Amino acid sequence: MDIARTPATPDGNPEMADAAVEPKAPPEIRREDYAPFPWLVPTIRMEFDLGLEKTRVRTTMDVERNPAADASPTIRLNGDGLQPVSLTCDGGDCAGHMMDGDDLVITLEGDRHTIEIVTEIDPSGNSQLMGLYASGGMLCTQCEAEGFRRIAFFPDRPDVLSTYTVRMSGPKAQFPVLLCNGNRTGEGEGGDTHWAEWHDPWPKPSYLFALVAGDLVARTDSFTTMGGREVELNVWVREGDLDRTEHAMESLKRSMKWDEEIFGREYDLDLFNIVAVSDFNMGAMENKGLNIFNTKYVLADPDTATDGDYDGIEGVIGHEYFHNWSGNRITCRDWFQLSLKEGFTVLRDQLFSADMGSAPVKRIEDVRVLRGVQFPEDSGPLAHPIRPDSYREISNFYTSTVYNKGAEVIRMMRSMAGEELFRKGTDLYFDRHDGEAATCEDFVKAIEDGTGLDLVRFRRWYAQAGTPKVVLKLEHEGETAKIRLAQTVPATPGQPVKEPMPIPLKLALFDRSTGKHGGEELVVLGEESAEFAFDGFAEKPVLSINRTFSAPVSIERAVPREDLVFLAARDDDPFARYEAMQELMTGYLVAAVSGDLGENEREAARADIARALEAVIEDDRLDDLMRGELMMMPSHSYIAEQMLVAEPGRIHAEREALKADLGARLASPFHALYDRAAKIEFSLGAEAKGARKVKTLILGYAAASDPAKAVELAAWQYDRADNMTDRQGALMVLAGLDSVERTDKLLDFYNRYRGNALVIDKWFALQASSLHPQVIEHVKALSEHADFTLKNPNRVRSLYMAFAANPHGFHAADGEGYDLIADLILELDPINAQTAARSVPPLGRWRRIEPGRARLMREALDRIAAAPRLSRDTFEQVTRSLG
Ligand code: 0A1
Ligand code: ZN
Repeated sequence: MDIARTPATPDGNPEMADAAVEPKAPPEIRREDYAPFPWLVPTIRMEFDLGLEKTRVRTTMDVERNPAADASPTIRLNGDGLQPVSLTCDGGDCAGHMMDGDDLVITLEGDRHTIEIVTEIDPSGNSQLMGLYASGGMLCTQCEAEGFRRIAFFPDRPDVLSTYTVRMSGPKAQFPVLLCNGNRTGEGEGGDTHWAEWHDPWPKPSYLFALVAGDLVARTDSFTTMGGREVELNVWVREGDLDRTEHAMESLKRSMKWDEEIFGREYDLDLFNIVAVSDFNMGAMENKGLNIFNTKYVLADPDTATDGDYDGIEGVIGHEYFHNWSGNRITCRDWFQLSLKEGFTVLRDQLFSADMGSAPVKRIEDVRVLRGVQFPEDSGPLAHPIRPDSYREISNFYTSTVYNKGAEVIRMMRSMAGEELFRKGTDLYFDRHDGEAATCEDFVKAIEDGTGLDLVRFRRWYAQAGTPKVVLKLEHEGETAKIRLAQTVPATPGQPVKEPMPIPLKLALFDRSTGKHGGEELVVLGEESAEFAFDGFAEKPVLSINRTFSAPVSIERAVPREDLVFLAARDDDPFARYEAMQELMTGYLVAAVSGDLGENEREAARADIARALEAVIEDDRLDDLMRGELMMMPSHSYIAEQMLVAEPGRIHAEREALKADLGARLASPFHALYDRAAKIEFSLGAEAKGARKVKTLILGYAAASDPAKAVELAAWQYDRADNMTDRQGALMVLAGLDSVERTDKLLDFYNRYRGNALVIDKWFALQASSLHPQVIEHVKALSEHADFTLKNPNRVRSLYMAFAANPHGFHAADGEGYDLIADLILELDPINAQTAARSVPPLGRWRRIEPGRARLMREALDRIAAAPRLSRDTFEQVTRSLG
């Protein structure tokens, strides 16, 4: 992708809006410029003559004037790097046509025409992995958001819906399996080639088109829908991977059943195919009837996949399947509405995973991701509302804000309405907009009409970026407890002034002596500030606030440590209990890093934390999955987020010191817990999973307090492991400790799993995220390893993204970590711009880092910005980051 291409002219296409930008900048596309496309394309026929180096595509589309749009004498067909090999209109010459930048603009005189265009592409030369590309000898596609235009000239925008008929032909031996969206309607062969024809009866935008051709095998099963439709299910993989597909298939069947029961959504084709590919920019893609997945979210067995991998597969399979309704049957009008499908689908996959496993633990995990990734995004230079107002490259907006905050915003509506009314709202949404390209406003209106909620002010959550801060004061007078709340929404790029947003907060007031509360309440802070009074409290109660994390806000309050210890021990909302433990540790760490604590205060705080943690270890009402959550220390990034300007070195040192202190104080209860957990035999059930979780957490504490003991125990855990969770957990701890065992076990791991790409990814990631003092040298050496390649996004992420998320290495005081990432971005950008651009945000945090490092981070960004030919993706992220 070359940013130096000619800006195109306006033609009813929102992308053509603004060419008045600095010469080097790609045009900014604005939400307010949306206009419907002047033409409808009700049907399209595509014929693919498939080859790895050359694929020929004949596209025939019927176009007719769109009565809902302004008339245009031309039709603009988007292309990206294409040339028309041939072009006809109604079987003859076109009245006129020209290339405008990468687009093909054709003059059309009548109201209906048939346009036929032939294009040729080289899938094996497509390292961007957008459009049609080759991956390990097979061919596959990725069209969201704007990949279709790399295959064929077409109005590549989500509001142009067409019915597709696709014929694929190619060498039988090379591509024995030919798959496309919808149902197969014909097949045949002649000589060495064969063909298949597919028809998808559901009109769809081009971003949902998909095709796969390759030497694949399937695990096949079936599902009978609530309406009695028998659906054939296939999970397609390479031959050697078939025995690692059971969990994916079971997850798919569970997703289908769950969506019927919880949202009343039934599947609508006779066939559902999933294909796993090893070169993929993202997690997976919801193409109609033909989901394409990163192998990471399909393949699992106990020897090669961790418990986290199993959960990830279930969640992503669910996510893509749920898109069939929230995304495919109802799609987006334009890309500014991305959260319409993504926020809602993330909420649906979160609720699904919660129902399949431990709901409280799932909620805690989701909040951890939100606070670890989205909160920093919302407080940095890349902050944007869940419905952005402008972009230069839409790929940069597949963000935690659009996905995770988007889900939280819908979750708040659900909390305010209650589950039953919320379902009425979603039913109305699905009924009202089925078959349409809809907007976020359509969604909110349907929820409003279906639930009876007044969401006028609530809509601000779609328009305003930034994490609201709620300052809370609890007062007690006579028998009354008063809660005063005041909100501010911080200024973000382009949005200096904000309006207050309705914030639903679940709370409970505990009686100190009985340890009980009189029922959970939901209060909504609808204004800038409000006061809520509660009677019947002879003494000041203990306040549990934002239970279940009912609103994605940060709460600022002065809370006595004894209240946090109280809540950590007995809050009946597991999330609030987790939160109290986190607050205890975060409060201490922030104060310690800021140098606000004397030795006595340090000692008192550490002793309280240790007591609270010991109570968690010994509380036999807890299962180990939840116990593990309560034992976890707040992440470096979460601690940094609490500080206006962070000193990464000090945060790291204080966090490790607290870990060491707790490890030493609690050596004996940790030991007893480890022993108990180590006796539990492997299974995929919750008990055994919980046992694995606490074991590795204990190893982490030991690594800080007694490294020699930790090496011994981790080596023992590694050697006797009969599953990847135990093995990886042990190796993660060893990777951070200089020892003979470290070298031995890393080598053993590599040899044991050599050739298994997903496990070798873990081997790279473990070393890149380690606490080892020489982590930068290790990463440099690994980048030269024979198994390392910039061509495979999983491999790049496993080395460099793991490293950029490792504060201890990335924030090395001399800036070497920043240089490493800048070098990567520059080298990767021409190969895979999307993946390169995703490495920019860690450098963009410079405003929140102490001045010495901030300068070095800026220098690294400047160096990238100065490169002569940056992709649109990286250009946009770097310029926004420099701000
Ligand atoms: N819609 C997909 C995410 C996705 C977006 C862009 C891609 O292009 C590389 C791939 C996948 C989802 O939400 O799962
Ligand atoms: Zn999605």
